[in-house]
Amino acid sequence: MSLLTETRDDTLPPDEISDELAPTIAELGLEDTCRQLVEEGYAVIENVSSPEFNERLRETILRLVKPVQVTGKTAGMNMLLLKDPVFGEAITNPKLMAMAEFSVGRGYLISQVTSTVTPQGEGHYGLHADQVWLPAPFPEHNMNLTFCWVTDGYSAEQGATVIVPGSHRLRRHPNHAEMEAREGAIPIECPPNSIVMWDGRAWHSSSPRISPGERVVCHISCSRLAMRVIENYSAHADDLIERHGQRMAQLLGRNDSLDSPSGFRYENAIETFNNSRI
Ligand SMILES: O=C(O)CCC(=O)C(=O)O
Ligand SMILES: [Fe+2]
Repeated sequence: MSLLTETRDDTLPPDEISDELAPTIAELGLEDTCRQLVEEGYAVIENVSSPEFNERLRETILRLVKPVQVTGKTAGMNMLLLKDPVFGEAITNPKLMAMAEFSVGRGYLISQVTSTVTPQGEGHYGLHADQVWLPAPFPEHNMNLTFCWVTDGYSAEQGATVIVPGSHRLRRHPNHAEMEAREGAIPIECPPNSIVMWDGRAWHSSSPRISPGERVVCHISCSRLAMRVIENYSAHADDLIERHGQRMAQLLGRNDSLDSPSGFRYENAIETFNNSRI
């Protein structure tokens, strides 16, 4: 028997729950959440963990993450799995993992674990789809699922993430005018200790926080494994770049923002997004 005859020769349709995952989805009561994610492009799970865990997560974020401004966006701290075990507990939450497996496949990968602390008056930036470095038209399968663990509640006044329901079906990035207009965007409302999630094609943004105090959110993004590279040269990259120069740096991912041991490299962001589309 060859390798290929042992693998499946089809692909599970994007709206179907696999036979292997179905008992977990049923046990956790997530059928409607899966349906909403497919139909609307976003979904919410309330009471995702214990109130004690939610409070521990919130306090840890407040201890580690300072509100800072980066290009109009309140930037969070990256690489949080290394900063406190509470983040590992958050990303292995059974409901979160089941939704990620449903949406971005059983072999999904953690792409980013970051957090934001957004004070009053901050938090407005343009509409986008999180599959920022994927060319359009987007595939029928979702390639990225983002969760926000909402530790202290989302409402329009609290600076909720806003989303355009159904926009994932357009299968493209918003243009500059659409980014600014934010037409059809509604706040995702939920109590503390909820996770909200959206499809990588869904157009969304944050909204300015009007209420006093801070919005404390952990952002967790999960990628389908599809385009992961086969060979890992990271241990030899310096030598290879010294021998072959800057073209080699680009081929080994040193000139883009991704797969970096220090977290997302903001200084390469514009180049990364543009290089992926042309
Ligand atoms: O902060 C927000 O409300 C949205 C952030 C966002 O765009 C994301 O996590 O992908
Ligand atoms: Fe986003």
